[in-house]
Amino acid sequence: AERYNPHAIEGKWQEAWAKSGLYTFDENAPGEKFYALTMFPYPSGNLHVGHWYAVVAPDARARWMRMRGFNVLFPMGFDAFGLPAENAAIKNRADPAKWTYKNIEYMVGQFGRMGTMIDWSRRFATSDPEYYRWNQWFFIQFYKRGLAYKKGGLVNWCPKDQTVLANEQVVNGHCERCGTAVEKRNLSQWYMKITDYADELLDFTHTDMPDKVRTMQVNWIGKSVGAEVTFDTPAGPETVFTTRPDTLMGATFLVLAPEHDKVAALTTDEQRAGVDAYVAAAARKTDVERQQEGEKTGVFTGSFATHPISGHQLPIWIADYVLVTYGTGSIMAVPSGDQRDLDFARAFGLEVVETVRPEGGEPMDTGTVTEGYTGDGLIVNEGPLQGMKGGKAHIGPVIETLQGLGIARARTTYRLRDWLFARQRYWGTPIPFVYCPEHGAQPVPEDQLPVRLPENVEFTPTGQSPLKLDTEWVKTTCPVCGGPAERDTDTMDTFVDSSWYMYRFLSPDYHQGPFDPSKAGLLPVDLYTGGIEHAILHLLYSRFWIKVMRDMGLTQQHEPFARLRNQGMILGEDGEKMSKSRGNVVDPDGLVREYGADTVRTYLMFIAPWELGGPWDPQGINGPAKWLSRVWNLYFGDAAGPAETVSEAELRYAVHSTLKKVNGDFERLSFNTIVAALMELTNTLVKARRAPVAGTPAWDEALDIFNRLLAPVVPHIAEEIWTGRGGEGSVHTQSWPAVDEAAATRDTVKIGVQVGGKVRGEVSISKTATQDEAMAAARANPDVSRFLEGKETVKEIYVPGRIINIVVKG
Ligand code: ANZ
Repeated sequence: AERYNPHAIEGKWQEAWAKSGLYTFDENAPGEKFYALTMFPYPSGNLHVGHWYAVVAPDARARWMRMRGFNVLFPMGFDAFGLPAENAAIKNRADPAKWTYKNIEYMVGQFGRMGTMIDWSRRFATSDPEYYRWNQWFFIQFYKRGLAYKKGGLVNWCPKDQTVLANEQVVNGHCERCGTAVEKRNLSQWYMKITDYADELLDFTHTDMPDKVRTMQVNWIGKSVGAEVTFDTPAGPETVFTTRPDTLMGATFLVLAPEHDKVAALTTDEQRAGVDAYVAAAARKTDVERQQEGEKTGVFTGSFATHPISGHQLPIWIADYVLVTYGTGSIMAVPSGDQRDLDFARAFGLEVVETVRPEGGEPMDTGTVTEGYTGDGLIVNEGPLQGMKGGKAHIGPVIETLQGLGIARARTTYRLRDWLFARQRYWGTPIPFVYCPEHGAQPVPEDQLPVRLPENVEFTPTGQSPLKLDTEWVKTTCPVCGGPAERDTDTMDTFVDSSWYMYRFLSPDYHQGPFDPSKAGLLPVDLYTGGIEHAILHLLYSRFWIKVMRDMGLTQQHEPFARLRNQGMILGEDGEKMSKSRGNVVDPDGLVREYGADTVRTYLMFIAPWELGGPWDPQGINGPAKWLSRVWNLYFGDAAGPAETVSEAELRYAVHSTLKKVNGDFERLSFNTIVAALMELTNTLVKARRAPVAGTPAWDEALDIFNRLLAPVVPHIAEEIWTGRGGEGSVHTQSWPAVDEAAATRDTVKIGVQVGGKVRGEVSISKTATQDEAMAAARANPDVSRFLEGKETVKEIYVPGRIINIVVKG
């Protein structure tokens, strides 16, 4: 018989599938729709093993859903705009467009060789003018709704990529892409008002996301409930934000962020030199450095604020642990209740005043205390708050009291900032605005969209927008007066592209809008899969975008994704992240050439629990390779297993219990255990192959079910087996087998039989066998009956499910 040769079958089937349109989604086909989506890749080169890991298992799951009767949409596209593609194009001295589209062709071929069920008829790249046209259209709609606006101010600037970055793209003070320390620049920029949706983004009712992702989003949004308290200062009233207004009586000084706009006015002449030096030094630090625990630094401004209740004069300091971007950029410092404030007070000899004392506790020794008290208790200071409950959970009544005195107001703050949306780079969506000397900023009329990205632009980053250099392109007319005007030369943040792309797959060729509303029934994405690295940026932006679309009346969905699951990462053999610079990258093409796609698919599903990932093991692929050879020989060769006795019931148990397990594992996205179960079932089938059971209906059923079980995981060999056994059409359009529950539960148990204290044999009996049935089975066993010959039975003991014990005499 022929040996398993994946190369002889895989290309053949891939071609046949493409030709017959096997994977083309038909919205009118029967079955409940299921929209499965895997995050689309950047076309920055070729698919690496991490892409395969991310795609293969969800592909198997989508195939499983399809065979179960769902009408499955599983599309794929390319996230083609943005810095990685542009940087790569610069490095390769190529035009970003040509370079990108060449890569896309190559990657589509790779996906094909993977044997996925992707419906390529829906493919698009976000750099297609027909796609980004709708980015521009959305931008204008957001602008009309007051959600896109231009504002001057301090922004994050990456000196290497020569562009501004959103807060979300700054990780520990460094550029998320290239790792360069981020600087601050004062620039006028476009923003998206994501903060309007902060509260709604904290509500996960309509989306099932892993706890970890939810927590990251919640922390990023950073909602804090507290109050604003106003103090009089020589530069006018100053309002601070505090989560602990109950500690007001313990406030002994104020601290302003170095960038706070009252700093200059509050600084006295004697203090000016020190303050200026401190402000300059703080500007050179990142937010993270500034908030790190460690020695507190700061300077006194020389001015004092008036405590709104006691009237005491509180010194006003500046210190870089107070951030200008949070709350009001100033704080009331309460050393007795806050550790940072206490450290600061100790460093500069400032006063400590007790406020909240635990009930029944001793007064605080304010001269020596080194740890602030942050718990609950009673407010001890004389005045309107005396005797009230203090502590984080008790601020409500305190705020009411202070509000009555005109000192405070309830206030909630968020860490979330508006989404900085413009980039000074070439390879992105042009912002559809023009500037008229007469009429200011005007949106480009919708019938003039798309504003096309010009070609042949010198795009090497210089810090100014490359589009400025194309003076012909910049020149335009004002839509209001028709006079000369200039185009906006910035491009949009690439995260706009991934914010709504799942809607474009519904109708990628639709020209009347971003998507065809008559296809809305395909929403939401039922299962979205991808890397955890997108927990905040992409997912938060996308959730925001879809909520705005809902408010525009474009969709009824509250969320883009009904369910999200993350895969882990495949690491290099050394356990490090795969990267070209580390030289530990595994090339899937080479593996496919050597072992075939089915083996690589199996290995990537088997290598680790999917959500965890793990290091690549080059030896590990041999197991899946051998397994598929055994599978092949089972159907087409002589799988030379030892001829063991496998009963029909045992065979059916093996098949149906595996089927049941595989269903549960697909549901939970536990892919490695699916492969393990299929391997185990192979062993049983190989054993049964030469046994008498091989001729029975149970055997035929076993081969048929196993063939279908293989289809999602190893689509090529499964198809070859299907046709080899005379099946009509494709195995991938067959129905998924139904579990025979009775067969799937083993109702027999094997139990040992002791004669005279020694185990002499084993019998298979029903779990519910009676004492008489059990004894009859035991005595019928030749291994047991031999030892009973000529002996008198004294006692018979049967412990169901465990043991049969025959006590004998003589
Ligand atoms: C007085 C106080 C007393 C505070 C106390 C805390 C404990 P979260 O929960 O993170 O929102 N704060 C306010 N604005 C700040 C800024 N721009 N930079 C640095 N710190 C700032 O933190 C809110 C608390 O952080 C506020 O409550 C304020 O200190 C400080 F026993 O006010 B608190």
